[in-house]
Amino acid sequence: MTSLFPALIGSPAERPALRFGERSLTYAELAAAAGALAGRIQGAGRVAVWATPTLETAVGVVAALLAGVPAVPLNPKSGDSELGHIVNDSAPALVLTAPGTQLPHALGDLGRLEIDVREAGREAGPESAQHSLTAITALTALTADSPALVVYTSGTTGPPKGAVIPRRAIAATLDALADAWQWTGDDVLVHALPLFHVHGLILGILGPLRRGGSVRHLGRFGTEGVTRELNAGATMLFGVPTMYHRLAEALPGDPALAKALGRARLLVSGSAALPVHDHERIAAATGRRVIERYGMTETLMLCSSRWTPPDPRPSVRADGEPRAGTVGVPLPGVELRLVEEDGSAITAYDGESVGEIQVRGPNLFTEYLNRPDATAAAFTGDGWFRTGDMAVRDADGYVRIVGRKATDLIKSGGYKIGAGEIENALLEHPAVREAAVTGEPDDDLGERVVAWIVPADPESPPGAGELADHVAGRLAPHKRPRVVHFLDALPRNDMGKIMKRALKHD
Ligand code: MCA
Ligand code: AMP
Repeated sequence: MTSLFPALIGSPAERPALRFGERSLTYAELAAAAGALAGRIQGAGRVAVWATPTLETAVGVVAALLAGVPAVPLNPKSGDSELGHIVNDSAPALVLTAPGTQLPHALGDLGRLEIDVREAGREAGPESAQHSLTAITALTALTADSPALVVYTSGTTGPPKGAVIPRRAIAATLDALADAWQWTGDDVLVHALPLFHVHGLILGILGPLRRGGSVRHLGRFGTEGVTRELNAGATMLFGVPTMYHRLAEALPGDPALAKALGRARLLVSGSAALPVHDHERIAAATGRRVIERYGMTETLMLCSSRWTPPDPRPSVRADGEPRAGTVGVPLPGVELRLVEEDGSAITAYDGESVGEIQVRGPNLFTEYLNRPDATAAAFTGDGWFRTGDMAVRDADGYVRIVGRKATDLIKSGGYKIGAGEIENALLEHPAVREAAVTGEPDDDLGERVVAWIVPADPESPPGAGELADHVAGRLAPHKRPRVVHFLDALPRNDMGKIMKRALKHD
């Protein structure tokens, strides 16, 4: 397998690679730091990475990829139950952290290795680093199917599953996006996404590094950071719809933001549907159309609009140009079909025949770790992956996502959240007798998590804040219910199954 990051070897010494706040690394420094760390972890079965938005996370993941050791990014805000599950399931040999990181008890006696980015750089120096890198890359017997990352993703029920992402999927998806977006080493990406999911880590960090370009991470999302970086040479912005919603809200009172967004070559949104209203508000204020792309942890990227250089003739629409409400067309190498309930493929490109999106291609994961049952259920007999997303196709091939098969999956702030996982956590609270979780529309988050609770003692129900803290502490803060309703009983059918559709959202 050829290197995932050709630019690590032979780039000009001063070429910038990564910047997080005030701290940055050139390609030579990254090669030195990641090369040295790769040498130390080579042969480990799997490593966890404490995925704070820092240089260390990026160096840790690149090192693992160089060493051919699968990396498991961990959400540093995960609660005990979620962390315990992920660590038990993925059984890493150790966890890579930034120096001085306080780790929670849920990690048990898992050994840790601190990443000292500067020390590695000083020790090795660019030349010897390149030697050690070449040696490591040559020594490691990697194939395209070798696992690169294990990324945990929620399902409708039960704890999150670890999607095993092979090296070929990372290379295929990033190269397909490079084709669609004309993404090159001259691009400078700005983003503020978390680094324990595909969007922020694979697209946002590994993407620029594969192209030989650079990335500036804001640490946390804010309009000032976006304005500052786009004014200082950044060419692309990646975000979830909640971030674009916040930009759209800020634009009327912030001409500097409008100017900065107008300068960007590419504004890209993904992880959930970008509301047409926000798309249009941003286009009107900045002259830039947001490019929507669609993907999944298990499949990496599937569809996108294409970037085309601005055409001075306003009436000319280039093929694949971004269009509000669509996710564009399948990326190169991705086979995509729409399928009816009975399994037959929809052949119409009529903008109205709705089917489930099923996909094949080199961009797909290989399996859910330790879950052959779930892996088998995710594919059809002839090898198509069932996304669970419902869509139509327009006459020109543009895909419009119109919904999801499972109502028990909630997308909030771009995070996928399984209702069952939250219900289980709520049921562990002593003051909760019964619990049901649904999603409801939210202008900012897309959807918000709503809990329907039958208290153990109707005279003294638990506080909504207490339940939110309980879920945040066990699972993760983004999974906490934002709204809590108390009921005497949950609506159930004759079989005793909770009828979620009967739960009214006011
Ligand atoms: C509030 N907070 C709490 C509680 N209440 N913490 C613990 N317990 C509580 N009860 C804290 C939060 O931890 C957070 O702290 C702060 O209050 C505000 O949190 P919140 O309101 O939840 O969110 P936000 O900060 O406003 O976040 C919005 C966001 C975020 C920045 C858009 O949702 C986000 O980063 N989304 C990205 C999701 C993503 O990357 N998805 C990719 C997966 P503090 O401020 O200290 O943090 S999908 C994917 O990868 C596929 C492949 C794809 O297609 O992309
Ligand atoms: P995750 O499992 O967290 O990787 O989330 C993947 C899911 O996010 C997909 O199955 C879709 O439901 C949703 N998604 C991602 N990108 C988009 C998009 N551009 N438009 C609509 N939904 C999206």
